[in-house]
Amino acid sequence: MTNVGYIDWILEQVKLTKPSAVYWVDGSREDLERLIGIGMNTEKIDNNPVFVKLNDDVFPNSLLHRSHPSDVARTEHLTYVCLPKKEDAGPNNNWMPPEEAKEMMSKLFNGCMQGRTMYVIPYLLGHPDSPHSKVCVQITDSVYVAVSMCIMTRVGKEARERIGDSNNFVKGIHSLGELDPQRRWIMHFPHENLVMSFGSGYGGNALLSKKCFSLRIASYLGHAEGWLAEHMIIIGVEDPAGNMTYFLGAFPSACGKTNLALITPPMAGYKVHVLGDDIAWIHVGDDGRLYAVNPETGFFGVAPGTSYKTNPKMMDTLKNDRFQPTLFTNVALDSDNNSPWWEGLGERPKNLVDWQGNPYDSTSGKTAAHPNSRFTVSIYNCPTISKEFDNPVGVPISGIIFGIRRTNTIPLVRESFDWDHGVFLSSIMGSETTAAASSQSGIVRRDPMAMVPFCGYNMADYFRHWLEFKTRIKHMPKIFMVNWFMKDDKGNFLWPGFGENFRILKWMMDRISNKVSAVETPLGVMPDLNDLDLSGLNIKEENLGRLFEINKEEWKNEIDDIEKFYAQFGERIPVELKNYLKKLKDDVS
Ligand code: OXD
Ligand code: MN
Repeated sequence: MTNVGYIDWILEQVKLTKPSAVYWVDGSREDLERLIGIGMNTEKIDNNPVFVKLNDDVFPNSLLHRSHPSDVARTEHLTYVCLPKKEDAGPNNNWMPPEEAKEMMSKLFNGCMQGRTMYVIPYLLGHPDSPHSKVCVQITDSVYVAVSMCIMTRVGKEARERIGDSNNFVKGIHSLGELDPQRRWIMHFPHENLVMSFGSGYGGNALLSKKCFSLRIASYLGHAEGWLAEHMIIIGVEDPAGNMTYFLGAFPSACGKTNLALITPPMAGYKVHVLGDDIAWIHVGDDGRLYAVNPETGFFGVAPGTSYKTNPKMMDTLKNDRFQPTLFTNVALDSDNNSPWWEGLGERPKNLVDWQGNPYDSTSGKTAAHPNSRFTVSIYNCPTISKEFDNPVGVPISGIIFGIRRTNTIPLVRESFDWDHGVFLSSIMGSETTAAASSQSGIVRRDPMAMVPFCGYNMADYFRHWLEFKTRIKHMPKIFMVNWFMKDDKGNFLWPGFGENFRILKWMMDRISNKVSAVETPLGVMPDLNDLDLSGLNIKEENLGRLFEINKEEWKNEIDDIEKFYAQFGERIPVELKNYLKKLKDDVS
């Protein structure tokens, strides 16, 4: 890649990939309609149209997209961070020398768009008036990606004007290739602001704005420039008196992040306003507080399990067509009324077509919608969008929540003793895996800050960055750890979850405003049970005990596993964290 301006850079890509046409995406409403028309009538995947129009009476202005059956999730084993030195990518990343990776990718991209259209998408991550936003360009040969990018980011004029004819933009090169799982690579070059992604059309692999730029490249930039790019929701909780408390929340993929971001409080007088469901960019403001913005403008959420019961605000969002169309990817289809369906939405329709387009056989033991089927929808369609969403400064953060999915070991909620202890507790997070990445589900994997798949550099340096960040913050947010997913011996959830999680947020707010004291334990500060509002929940005393239990045997295994995780980083792990681990080992044994 030479140091040339915008147009010359595009021409270089045209020369390399040899498309039959170039389409300059401007992100306007008319443009989106044109792109959707191309997806309905011209472009194909396996001879099927890219988009099929769905019933406007059920989900207005929505489209069904079916991906290639092998291309339904992020492919972490083929995702690489190609920094010049392997140690700088760390044991948390796959690594290849950058020159070798580029050579391999250039061979794959050579002529790969023959007979296809190249879409050129200039876009902004962050608000046009913010000094912290980043200007980017993605090229792609997928109209599904082009439409998705228009929903998920600020595409068009403002980005194009910011670039001018400079070379100063984050570059993304994407092609579907042959959608061959053996020739599928997502290669990051953080030191060059470059991503090359080949062989997948799946959101997390192909919308380069998302995990690739907003997290992997941005976390690397944040380390160099003194800010944080995190896998976090941003919400504002308004109490009955109108006071607002802003929280960040990090959870591994498919652990209820989107449900928490759109939670409907069961307590009278409270409201939750959403700013983001996946990614937060965090800076220290001039006043010494942490400020967070969501660089994206849409939700790319997991469909199964979403319903009026579990997430009514998301259902309202999906039914609202005021801003942009909604895409449904790999959901099932109710063929009687041409509307999307997924497990958990409600009663199963009689005539159902599965996510691959075949009549659904309910005796097959398989789900009709893919477990990682998704919706892509504008955040502006959400009835609870915060009025601060378009504030370029972001919102001031008072609490940071780290959550995981564990059936045992990890209590329902606790607070760290202080910032450093919070960094320690989040550095030892381990969560049961889900369908969002194409590995096996249900296995405990260490996932500090829910960032292991997304940290664009060595995680030991990332922990150090978090520890050092503190020195610039004057108003420390509190740090909380949660686990909504504990089960009893029969496999029933001990905590009702969903909307009831708000009761835990309420306790956090009481801690932030110093209304309640709490109990010190080796794992952090836990609630005095009298301070939790559990009215109407009918949780048995014994189960309540389990939700806050520290089981020595389980913790022995946990610490063994954490020690192995830390050991991979050798001496690079901050000594503060090692000391906390030593102390925890003594305290729980
Ligand atoms: C996502 C993910 O798509 O975390 O947000 O996998
Ligand atoms: Mn995510």
